[in-house]
Amino acid sequence: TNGRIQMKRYSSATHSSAVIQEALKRPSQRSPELIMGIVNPIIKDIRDNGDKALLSYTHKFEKATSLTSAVLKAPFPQSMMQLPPETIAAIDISYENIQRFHAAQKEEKPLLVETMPGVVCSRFVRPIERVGLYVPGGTAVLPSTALMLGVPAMVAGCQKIVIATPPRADGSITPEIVYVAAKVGAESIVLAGGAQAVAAMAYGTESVSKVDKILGPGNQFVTAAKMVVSNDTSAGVSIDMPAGPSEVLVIADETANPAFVASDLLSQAEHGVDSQVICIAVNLTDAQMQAIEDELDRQANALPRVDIVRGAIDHSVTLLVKNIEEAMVLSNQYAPEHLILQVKDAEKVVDLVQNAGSVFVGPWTPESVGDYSAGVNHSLPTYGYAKQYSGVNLSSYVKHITSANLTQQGLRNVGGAVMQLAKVEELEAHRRAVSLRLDHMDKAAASV
Ligand code: HSO
Ligand code: ZN
Repeated sequence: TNGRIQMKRYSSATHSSAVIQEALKRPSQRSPELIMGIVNPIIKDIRDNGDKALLSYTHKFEKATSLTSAVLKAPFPQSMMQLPPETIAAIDISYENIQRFHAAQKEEKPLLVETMPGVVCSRFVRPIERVGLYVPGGTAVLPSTALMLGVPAMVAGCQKIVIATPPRADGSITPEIVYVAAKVGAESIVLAGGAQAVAAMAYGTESVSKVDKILGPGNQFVTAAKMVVSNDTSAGVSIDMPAGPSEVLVIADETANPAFVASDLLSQAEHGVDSQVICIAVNLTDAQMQAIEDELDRQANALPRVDIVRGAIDHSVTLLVKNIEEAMVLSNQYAPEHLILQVKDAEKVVDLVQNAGSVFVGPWTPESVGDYSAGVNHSLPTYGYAKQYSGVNLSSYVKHITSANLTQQGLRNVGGAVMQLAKVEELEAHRRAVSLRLDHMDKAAASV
């Protein structure tokens, strides 16, 4: 597994746009039929057999054979959140910043518009009552994901927050996750992962509370299970967005520090072998390109997760383009989960962003600050879904309800249009609901 760690190099001057489009394709995922074939029976088993099935999957997949209960209810014991003070401080600072940024997204008062004299339309916000937050296990522990999902749920005022996360083989949970769960006021932690955890929260079991919406990233089994349960009308549950492997696109010009660029590419690459990182180089010389590649190789080889990085870099590319406009066209087509702008006047370039999950502006904004502590959310659309989805934010945890409130004069003003359209649609009861009120007003007026 030795050898130089190097992204494939393309140039818009020498490669056709078809070749470049192909190079910017996401690595293909495992076949959906295969995934569904595994996920569907698990979901059915959880529906039919509840806790018993849930525990048996946790024994099997997580190897946590000593576990006798799938759920830990709040208040969580202090003994399960013993942490070094520097970790507590780091979580607390991140919590505050995430809390501040998401609280600012609150719509304090209802929207109110008088569309015609006496016709008042309004819109107000209510929290989704019960949310289920999936915090992945796997090759890294991710208490930051518990923060990114839990803090906005708390800020939105969700009444019940359930966190699901796979336990370790000894049956324990990462103490950082327990600490975060306590901070955001979670009612319980479900010690399970995968499709089984998603199904348990979607349908509820003897010990797992049913929720109204499930949020959070996960592997292909988790994502598939979220899709299945959200399509089952009997579950009555929604999901945040489709999730895929992490990705970053860095745009660098001659002002960029090659070491900074390489470090940002690598922080995404170390997430998983299926991660993809793209570097768009704006009008760089051969020597400047080389400097980034050398840094990438040097830094990668010094990383503990070099083997994962190697896998990700295998399907990652450097692309040389002529100018920033061309870079932005390609970036908007790719619609990256994270977009990093290491270019001059980076702030102005933000105006050209059409599609991206989250943008990191200028040399002093590594992606990792957004992953943990700046305040922005790290649960973002991947796989090109930034074209139509937002990342997790306060509105992911609420519904908007509208209301209309008319005076007599209001009904007089708008009634004609309603009656005419009801006539067109041949819905006579609709028409009469207006006409009989207007008649009523006329009679009342005549009798005075
Ligand atoms: N970059 C990841 C989030 C994360 N990074 C969690 C570190 N921990 C989302 O794409
Ligand atoms: Zn990350």
